[in-house]
Order: sequence, then C-alpha cells, then structure tokens
Amino acid sequence: MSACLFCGIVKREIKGDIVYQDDSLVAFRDINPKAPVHLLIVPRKHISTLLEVEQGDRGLIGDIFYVAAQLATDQGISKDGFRVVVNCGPGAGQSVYHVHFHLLGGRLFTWPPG
Ligand code: DGP
Repeated sequence: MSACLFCGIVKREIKGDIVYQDDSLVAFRDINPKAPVHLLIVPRKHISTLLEVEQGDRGLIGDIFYVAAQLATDQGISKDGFRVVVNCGPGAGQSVYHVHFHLLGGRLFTWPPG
C-alpha cells in the first residue's frame, strides 16, 4: 500500500473517480469540489511539490497543461473559462504532498484568489 494518497489513487489501491489517464498522468474528480467541475491532474511519478520538479520533468509539466486544456473542453468548461491552480506549501494551502494541478470550472471565479 502506498504511503502517499495520490500514489494510491494512481495505482488503483484507493478508489478514485478517474476521468483520464495515460502513461504519465492521471486525472480524477476532487473529493471536495470547489466548483461544478473540479478535477485533479497528477503525474504518476511521485513529486511532492512544485519545488521538487526537476529539469527532466519539464516535458511532463507541459503535458499537464495540454491535458488540462483537453479536459476543459471535454468537461464543457472551456467556453466560459476555467482555472488551473497549483498550491505549493502550507502557506498556499497544499494539503496533499503529491504535486497536483486543480482544474476548476463551471462557475465565475474572483481575482485575486483568497
Ligand atoms: P491541495 O489543498 O491543493 O493540496 O488539494 C488537495 C485536494 O485533494 C483537495 O481539494 C481535496 C482533495 N482530496 C483529498 N483527499 C482526497 C481523496 O481521497 N480523493 C480525492 N479524489 N480527492 C481528495
């Protein structure tokens, strides 16, 4: 059993509502959604935070943004607009230490975020 929650979802040890997966990425619905559409896009590789992303991960991170845009279209939120958010560290509210990209849409968002 994985020590990391999101590694557990990626490896199907823990139940997750997975909407997309490929060789390097998995996207699943957030258990506590903050918008009508709220997905988490995670690399299969365990990386704790954005600060641990290495030179060799640059393509992987680019892929996440490509997949985010594809999923935004698939989920019907691309026309009105959507947000992709990474919380890094305690001050930003990161609670799960496996880097993840929130894809949020289906409502209006204010700026700046809280
Ligand atoms: P963050 O606060 O940026 O680390 O976001 C972590 C997100 O993970 C938060 O929005 C809730 C979500 N989450 C926590 N536990 C689970 C879980 O067991 N399953 C799923 N699908 N999402 C989870």
